[in-house]
Parts: sequence; structure tokens; C-alpha cells
Amino acid sequence: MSHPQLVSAARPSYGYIVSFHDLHPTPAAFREEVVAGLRRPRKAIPAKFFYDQRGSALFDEICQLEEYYLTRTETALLENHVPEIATLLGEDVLLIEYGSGNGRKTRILLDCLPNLAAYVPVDISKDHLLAAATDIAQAYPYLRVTPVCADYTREMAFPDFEEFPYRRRVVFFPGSTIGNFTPDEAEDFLRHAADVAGPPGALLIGVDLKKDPTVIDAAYNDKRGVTAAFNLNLLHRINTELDADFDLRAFEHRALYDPVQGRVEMHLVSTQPQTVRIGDEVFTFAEGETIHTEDSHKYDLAAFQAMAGRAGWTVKRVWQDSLQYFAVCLFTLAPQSVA
Ligand code: AVJ
Repeated sequence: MSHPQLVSAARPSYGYIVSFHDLHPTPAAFREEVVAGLRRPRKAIPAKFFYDQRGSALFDEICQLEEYYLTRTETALLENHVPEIATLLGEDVLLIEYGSGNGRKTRILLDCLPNLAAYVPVDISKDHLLAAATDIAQAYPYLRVTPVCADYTREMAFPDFEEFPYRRRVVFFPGSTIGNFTPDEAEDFLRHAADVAGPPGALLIGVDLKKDPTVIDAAYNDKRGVTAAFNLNLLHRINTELDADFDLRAFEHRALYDPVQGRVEMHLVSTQPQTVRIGDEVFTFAEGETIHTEDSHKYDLAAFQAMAGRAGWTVKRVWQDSLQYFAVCLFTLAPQSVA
């Protein structure tokens, strides 16, 4: 009962997005990154471009697949431990979520965190972000919802949110989305998150762990072919948004876990020699040549904690399922010592 003045009677009701910060990457950036990626000797397109409307819907479907253990394992961890998470985080938290998704995991936290100062979802896809933020705002009318549209895989100046009184900033990064970064990029991201949170901030992050390769391979090669459709949708998106002529029947999905590198590599394989046009630019593919579309890194828990430590974080608590497939980690930043 440390903040009795903050109970609902004293709180305004919103039910809509209170403010919106648009740091949106322009459509030109999409074209430039795709063209630059396809000009490389080993063709590649960044995984962040999977998530147009159809891609996001396909990803939601992946999350419900029997083979895709990540979502149900992390969701159960959050559900089982949210009272403890809420106690450890305390009141008046400014909750910043990167890659806001469908909101299912967010709601587990929102239902339990007392007197949140504001909820700040950050996502690259503006339509998806605004739709998800509006849903949350309507479901939680006492919550200030202030989305930020940004590409957090690049340098960005984070809004300061000084207009909302809060006690600590908490960055929420679920889903093992951090796995899309290389280990070096992941460490940089953890440093960026420490910067955004600032002392006495915290980071609640989900990370997929190394395990039996057959379990991982199955998760990225589901029987119904949803992951294949998700991967191929990238070409469909490029066709519609960038005036391109990829023939989706001439590419196929490939995903393979490399236990040495500790990552799933996802590719689109050209099944024949062919040329593809994007606007005025032409790209040639040999039979069997691939476009590398995603890396999904799996971590050893101790190595991940050590990386977070190098980025300035202290381990507060780690929750794992009984099979040790997945970990939800709570890291904190010590309050700044007086110089
Ligand atoms: C959203 C990056 C965590 O790597 O497992 C799922 C994306 N790709 N199936 C993952 C994905 C293929 C997912 N992340």
C-alpha cells in the first residue's frame, strides 16, 4: 500500500492512444535494403521485413503450431511467474516493449503490474503497431498507451517520456526476438536497452536455449508449411510493394539448425536458374542459389547472462521450464553510484 493515491479513483481514463511517436523508416529504406542485400555475393534480406500484415498473421499462426515450442513455453513461464515479476518490478513502471506482436504476452503483464505509468510499444510496422496499441488502450482504459514507430535494429533517439511520472523504466523483449541479431548485435542491443532503461531500470527478456537439434529443426520446418509460407511471403511483399516479379513457385523454404554456430539459418532457395526484376534492377539466380532471410540464435543460458553482464546488466532472476527449452530473464541496472 505504498501509493494509495494512485488507485483508480484518482486516475484518468483514456481508452485511446495518448500520444504517438513516429520515427518510421521510409519505404525507400525497404527498397534500398532489399536491393543492397540482393547485390551481395551471398544474397540476404533482413528478417525485420517479414512483418507486413500477412507476415504478422502468418507469424501468429506459427506461434500456435505444435512444433513451435517457443511461444507456449514462454507464455506459461510468464503466466506462472507474473506475481513474482510484478513484485520485483514494483509500482509506477514505464513499460517499453520492443516488437509489440499480438499483445498476448503483454496482457499477462498488464493484468498484474500495479499502477503502470505508461505502456510504450515499439515496432517497425506502423499499421500493426497502431492496431495492437489501440486494442490494448481499449482493453486497459486507465493505461496511458504511447506507441513509438521505429526500427530498433538501427540507431534511434528514444523519446524521453518525461511527461509521465514513473519510478523505473522496464524494457520487455519477449519471444527470443533477440535471436535475430548476431551475438555482437545482440550485445549492442542489450547496451542500447540499458541506455533506454537507465538506472534503476530493468529488462525482462525471453531467450530460446540450445537443445536437441531435432526439436529445433521441427520448429522451423512445420508439417503444415506455415513457416514456409511465412518465409515466401517476403517475396510476395517485395512484389507488391516494390514492383518486382519474383515467381513464388520457383523458390522454396529451407531452415536448418547449425549446432556449432547455435543458430537456425533460414533461406529461400532458387529451384532453377532465373532472373528477377525489382523496379529497373535485374538480379540473376543460379539453380540452388539462396537468399538468406533469417538467423535465429539459440543461447547457452550462462553465455547469455555473461553477455548481458558485459552490456551493464545484473541478473536479478531467471525462470525456466522443466525441459530447459526457454528462459525468461529479469536483469536490472544498479542505481548510479554517486561519483
Ligand atoms: C520472432 C525471431 C523469435 O526466430 O523463432 C519463427 C521468427 N522465424 N519461425 C524465431 C520465426 C521462423 C522467430 N522470432
